[in-house]
Amino acid sequence: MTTDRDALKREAAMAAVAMVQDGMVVGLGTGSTAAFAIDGLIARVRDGLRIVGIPTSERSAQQARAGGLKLTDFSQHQKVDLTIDGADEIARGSLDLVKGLGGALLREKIVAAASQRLVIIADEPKLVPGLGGTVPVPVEVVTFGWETTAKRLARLGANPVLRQAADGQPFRSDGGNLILDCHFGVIADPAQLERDISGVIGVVETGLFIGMAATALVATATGILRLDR
Ligand code: ABF
Repeated sequence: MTTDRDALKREAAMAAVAMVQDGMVVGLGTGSTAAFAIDGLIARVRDGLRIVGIPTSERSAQQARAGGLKLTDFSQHQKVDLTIDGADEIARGSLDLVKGLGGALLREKIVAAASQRLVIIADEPKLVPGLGGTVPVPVEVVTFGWETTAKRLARLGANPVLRQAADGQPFRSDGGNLILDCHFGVIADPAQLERDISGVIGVVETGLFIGMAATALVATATGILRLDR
């Protein structure tokens, strides 16, 4: 079933797909909004666009491959021209992000960090005045000692919850790690919190993406709102 939110997500995705040019190395995001962008890229490649993609998850790799997109990796290309990815929250002023409810935050951050331009696509409810008010911050942690890692995260003011998969087992990222969803409430200083979380032993990566997004394309009822940093 297609929802109104899906229609908005698709609209944002198509606006980003229009920014892709011949010859680019394109980072392929993860999540339902990014999936619309991958579909859009597949359609443009069928019309003759020549690109290679670097996927941020096994899921996105599968979708891209099934549609005939050529994939590459960092052994072939260390620089990504443009990455199109979704987010869970976008801070209106700074374009800082919460990402990772889709479980792919580590690969998403690695691809984002290698990208000349990170374009975030979303529908309007994800645009917020301050991060942390509507979603927890996902934190990827190694399995060994995760209970003590969770305790140290709690000392930073979080209420960490071990993410479960649909089968009731702990969710595993593509890297085989666990995810602690950390409920902080509205975050006063996301950059400081990102540094603090990164300093906790056992943490692999945080879902706070600070200063990484260059552009956000946010689909609203009245059209695309483009925000540049
Ligand atoms: C990825 O997918 C993530 O970083 C984010 O957690 C999620 C957004 O998913 P959706 O587009 O389905 O809301 O972009």
